[in-house]
Amino acid sequence: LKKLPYKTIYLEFPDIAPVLQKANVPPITKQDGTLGYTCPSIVDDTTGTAISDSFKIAEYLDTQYPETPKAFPLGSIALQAVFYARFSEMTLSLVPLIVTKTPGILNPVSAEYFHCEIRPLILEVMSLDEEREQLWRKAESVFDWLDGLYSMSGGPFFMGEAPSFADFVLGGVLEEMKILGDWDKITVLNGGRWKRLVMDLEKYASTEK
Ligand SMILES: N[C@@H](CCC(=O)N[C@@H](CS)C(=O)NCC(=O)O)C(=O)O
Repeated sequence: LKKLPYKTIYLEFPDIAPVLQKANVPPITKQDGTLGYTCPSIVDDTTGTAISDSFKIAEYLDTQYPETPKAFPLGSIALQAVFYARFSEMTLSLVPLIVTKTPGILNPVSAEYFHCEIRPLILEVMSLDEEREQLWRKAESVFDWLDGLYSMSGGPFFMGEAPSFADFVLGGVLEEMKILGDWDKITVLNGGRWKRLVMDLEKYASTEK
């Protein structure tokens, strides 16, 4: 979006904490209250600033590079914070659809970490055994809620004509579902809105430059 130059470093799950610690990225407080290291994180070589958490990263880049297109268009940051919080709650029902397929696309070292470290944490808060049919009915109601919001915006994006943080949050989840195989079901929901959104976001999706 901002056309700032950057380089992406991909990390296997067990390398996230040691690599980010070494890069002086401050840890974030996870949902269970413990500190941890997560992707995405950035190190801005121009200022020496290291930041974790997508919302904070977007906030930082908007402030540090005010001449670039805004992740939070003027006056929208509170609205987007509320959207993000509600989105995170609502999309909990998509988690079983995604995480049951996640190990299959990871390299062995990350699949093992996922199995030993992440899956048990997920199992503490939800069952992964629910019937897919049932899970899909819940997923559809999440997309119906999003469709209601997007249909008020007057354009293809959450804020109307220009993409912003909210679209990138949703776009990330849609890309994930595209890779993990339930994409056919999503493309036919809500008049094809989600397929069009992913296409409209495609030009921002590359992590190569
Ligand atoms: N609130 C964070 C969440 C980031 C997050 O949970 N990232 C996951 C990958 S999708 C992660 O790095 N997990 C590492 C771990 O749990 O050890 C954000 O929006 O950036």
